[in-house]
Amino acid sequence: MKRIDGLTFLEYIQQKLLILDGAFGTFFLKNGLKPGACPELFAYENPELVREVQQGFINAGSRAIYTCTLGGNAIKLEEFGLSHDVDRINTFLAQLSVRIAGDSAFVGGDVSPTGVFLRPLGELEFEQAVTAYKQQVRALAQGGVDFIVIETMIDIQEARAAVIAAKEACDLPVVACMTFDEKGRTLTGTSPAAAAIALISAGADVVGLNCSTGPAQMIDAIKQMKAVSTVPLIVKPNAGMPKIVDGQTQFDLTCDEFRTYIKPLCEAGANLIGGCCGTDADYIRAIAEEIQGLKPVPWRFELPASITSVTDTVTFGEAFRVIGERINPTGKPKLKQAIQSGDFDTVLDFAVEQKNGGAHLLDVNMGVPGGDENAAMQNAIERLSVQVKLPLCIDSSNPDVVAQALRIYPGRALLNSLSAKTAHMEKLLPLIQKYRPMVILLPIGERGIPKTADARIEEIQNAYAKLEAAGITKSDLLVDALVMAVSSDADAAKETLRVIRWCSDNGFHTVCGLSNGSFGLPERGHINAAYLMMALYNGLSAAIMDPNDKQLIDLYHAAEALVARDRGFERYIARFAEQQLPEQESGSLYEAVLSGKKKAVTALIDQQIAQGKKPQAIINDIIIPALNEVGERFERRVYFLPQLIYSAEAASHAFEYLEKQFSADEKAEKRSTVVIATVQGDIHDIGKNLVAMLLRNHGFLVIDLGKDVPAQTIIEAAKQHGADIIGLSALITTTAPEMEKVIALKNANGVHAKVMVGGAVVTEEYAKSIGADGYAQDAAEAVRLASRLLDQ
Ligand code: B1M
Repeated sequence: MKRIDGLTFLEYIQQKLLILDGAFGTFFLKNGLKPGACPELFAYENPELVREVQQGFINAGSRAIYTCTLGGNAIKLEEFGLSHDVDRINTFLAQLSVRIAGDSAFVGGDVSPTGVFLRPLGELEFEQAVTAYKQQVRALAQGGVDFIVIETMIDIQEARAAVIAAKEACDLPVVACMTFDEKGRTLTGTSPAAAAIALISAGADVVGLNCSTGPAQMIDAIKQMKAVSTVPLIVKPNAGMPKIVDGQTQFDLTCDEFRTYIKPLCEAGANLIGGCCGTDADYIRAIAEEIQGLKPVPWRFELPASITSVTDTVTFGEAFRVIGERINPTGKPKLKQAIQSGDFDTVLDFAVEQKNGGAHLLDVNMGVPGGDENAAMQNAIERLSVQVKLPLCIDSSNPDVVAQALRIYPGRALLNSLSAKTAHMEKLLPLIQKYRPMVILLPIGERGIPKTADARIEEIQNAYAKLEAAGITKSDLLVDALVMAVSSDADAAKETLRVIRWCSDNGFHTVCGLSNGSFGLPERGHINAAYLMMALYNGLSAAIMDPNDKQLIDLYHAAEALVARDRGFERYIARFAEQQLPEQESGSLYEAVLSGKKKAVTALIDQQIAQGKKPQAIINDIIIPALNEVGERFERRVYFLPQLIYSAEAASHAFEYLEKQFSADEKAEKRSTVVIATVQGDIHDIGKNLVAMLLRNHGFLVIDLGKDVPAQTIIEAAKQHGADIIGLSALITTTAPEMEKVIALKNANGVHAKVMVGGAVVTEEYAKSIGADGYAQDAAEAVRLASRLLDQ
């Protein structure tokens, strides 16, 4: 094992600040790498250039360099037809960097995104990503690297897949970095703290961030990570924010400006520090000079009592938490039937209803007789994580289901539950150690449910001794105080309340299944409410309960303020100030598009049509306004890319269905040919599809080339089909100029078709300025415009 200054990699980062390397992409581009070519192949074919850049970093002070293999996984290399060469390229480039580093620097085997989205955002299965990363990691380890570094990850689930793969494929330390935008979120909406919790739970030995922004924007992210992390932190900022000058990307911080942020970053908690895009050896030298005399800031001993979904983090202890109990098929025939038939829209409805009621997280139990619990749990996790966003509590008695659920859960889950029985512990403990969920601990040992508080406390102490020895801390646990029916045992509540009090006094967080207490009694709501108030007084942290019981939710807000857990009545006042009405009318077509319920839209369209609404009116009055709201939420960062994708799919599905509903008199004879496309670089096609659909329905022969279409392809198609009109759509500021290119190419090729343009960012004025023959604001206007253009 390599040692620098007598220390292994892990020892070094525990004791000293480690200087990393800078960027090599820009260097390669300056030295012959063609834009769009494969950088790994370029490095493979130009080892002398790799040596030049890496030696430069080492001379400047880097004590760790990264292999030139960031896109070296099979899925990414497939873009260049090189997926068969993963082993050869990665092992060769690892060996090369190991030789260059010698005894002067550690070598990190660099791993980055596959370039495709994992389910449910894309098609890639979690295990396909794991397999691809494992292959790359093995090849890098084979080449002799000292640690694996996963970087520039935009999706926490893909980052987890890479961490899990690295841990399973080798025994090297694993460093994991996400990339956050200026507002401090990943593309899929994860915050720095949530990312740190999720990655540490997945097994990362170092976590942090790189790329996207400069050092100034990273200080706060590092502070957020520091507050929750039990491992050293890494930071690799760009040389400032990128800006385009004369078509080239430049970064806005000089080396001297960059150096002023080094000390603040280290004081905020960074232990490994280097540079990303735009940084060269001078920036690394600046880091080496600035960290002189600085020492690593120590990190936490235990993870906070927090769980997290992709976007939302819930911490236990600071405020009472409601765990929605309703996604459990027991006694709910509608839900049972929905799970059996794979109808996850119904599961989604149960979830949204509880979220609106005030749940902070949701218990999910998918066990139905004869059903595939594993598949159902996977589907529920995927859908609920993205569309409801609340963290989940995995509730299953089947260890295989638990194992699979913890593996694919895109954050840190709560596990319901672990008993103190030896056999149960032996089965679940390895999974808990591997995926580090928070765990509900049942004080139920070999002798069954203990009746008295003293006997339960004894079970808690025994179980905790075993868990502590396995590395589980108190803050990883929620102890279930075991609420039993008071109707059959008058002392049951008293004993449970004593357990809660003991746990609070001894540093354990607690939870209970509230509704059990009132079993068998009339007017159960009163018993539940009284029970909860007493439990809260004794320090209860969370309850598995019905969030739709408004009285209960109102009362706990009051009780929390009375026991001074809500100082200044902040949450109490907020609750009654908002009196949140559901965000939108549940069950409507508008809501289905807004919430991305693809399956629900067709029946809801049928309802609208049955009420006499015309297809065109459904599009204009319901679907487009819903999409506009999606866009507004995206802009306000209430929605992130996953929600955008789900809504877009629901809308596209609605349009396809509506197309079949247009009556014969809304359709007409074929008149002329329109070649239509969304321009290159732009993948928004909903508006373009709508325009194409209406043109078809008005008798045009429409050749739809799809989205992200190069100018050349459009012009060739226009020639081939003798187009009368070329229709171009663009929705992003940066892709609209592509329309001008198409028009120039059309003119250069002597194509006589008229050009009509549209899309959210296009205006009449802009259309004129680029020489288009016409602009249409919406699809109906596009049909009128097309007819006008033909008459000209
Ligand atoms: Co994105 N997106 N999106 N997006 N998206 C917008 C456009 C955005 C305004 C959201 C926002 O920030 N508020 C923003 C652009 C900002 C800007 O540049 N000014 C944006 C962004 C930033 C992005 C990404 C960069 C996000 C990211 O990855 N960080 C990314 C871009 C990827 C890329 O293209 N390279 C991205 C991705 C996506 C999804 C893939 C998730 C999805 C598209 C799925 C799909 O189309 N298959 C999506 C969606 C759904 C939207 C919003 C929410 C809705 C767009 C839409 O379908 N509207 C959108 C926000 C918004 O516009 N409110 C947004 C409904 C549609 C019917 O309207 O397309 O305008 P529209 O079409 C109208 C008219 O414009 C006109 O008629 C249509 C019908 O009335 N029209 C024509 C359109 N084309 C015409 C052609 C004509 C004539 C009329 O003649 C030929």
